[in-house]
Amino acid sequence: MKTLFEKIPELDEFAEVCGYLSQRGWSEGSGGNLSFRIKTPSYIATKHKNTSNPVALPVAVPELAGQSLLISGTETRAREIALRPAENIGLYIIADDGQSFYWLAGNKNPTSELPSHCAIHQTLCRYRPEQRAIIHTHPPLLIALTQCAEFQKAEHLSELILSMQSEARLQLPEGVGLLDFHVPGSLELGEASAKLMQYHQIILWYMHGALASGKTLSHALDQLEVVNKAAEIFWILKSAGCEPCGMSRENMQKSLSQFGRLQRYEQAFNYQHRS
Ligand code: 2HA
Ligand code: ZN
Repeated sequence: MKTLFEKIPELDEFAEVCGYLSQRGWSEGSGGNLSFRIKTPSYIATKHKNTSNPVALPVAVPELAGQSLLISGTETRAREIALRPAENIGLYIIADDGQSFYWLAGNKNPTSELPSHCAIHQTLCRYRPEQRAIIHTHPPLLIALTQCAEFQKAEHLSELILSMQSEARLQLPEGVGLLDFHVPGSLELGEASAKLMQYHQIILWYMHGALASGKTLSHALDQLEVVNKAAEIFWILKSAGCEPCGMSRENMQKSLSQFGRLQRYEQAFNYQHRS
């Protein structure tokens, strides 16, 4: 018989997405971590007061007060989350003061990136509240892009890579953000990501991996697949000795205009030009 925790519908999707991340070789070993923000299920809403102690958060996340996160356990492998989600995923509630969290169900040791996920969810609550999912993973074709001298500017990377396939920029008119090197797992990386996620649904971490947001975990994976496909075309052409040229700006603008997304594209990197 399934426990109440195992009946949370998003648990199955979490497991399914982890299976894909593992099969693609994007989340090797215990690489990567995921979270999904949910309304705290009423049957466990009060339980934490009796059963677990508060753990302080190094960042204040008042917008998340009372909400809960399904999040990967520390050192859990994507391929094992896929097989045994209830063992490897934990459910945590953010306390009413927005400065601590409590364990509610499932895995009891959250990824050390929990504070970073909280900071990013806080950005999502403010700017794209319909987006509840975060995936961090290590797709090799995207990590390789961050090491190309020609792609040290996010605007140029987005312009060329997302022009490799005619629908990529339609899916991500704001393009892809880029973060400089930060120590893996550091709060500094989490906070810098939270800031940049205000403007982009996908960001790449220099020498490390990718971060995606979405309405659901499957949607966040869709977004990663779109960028990965575009990068794959880029690397195929490079490997064949062809210089990838991508769509013309005129065709890009025509497509975006047809779908009512031209303004989002044209304003995508304006934040970089503000002081
Ligand atoms: O959780 O990928 O960046 C493992 C990681 C940290
Ligand atoms: Zn990582």
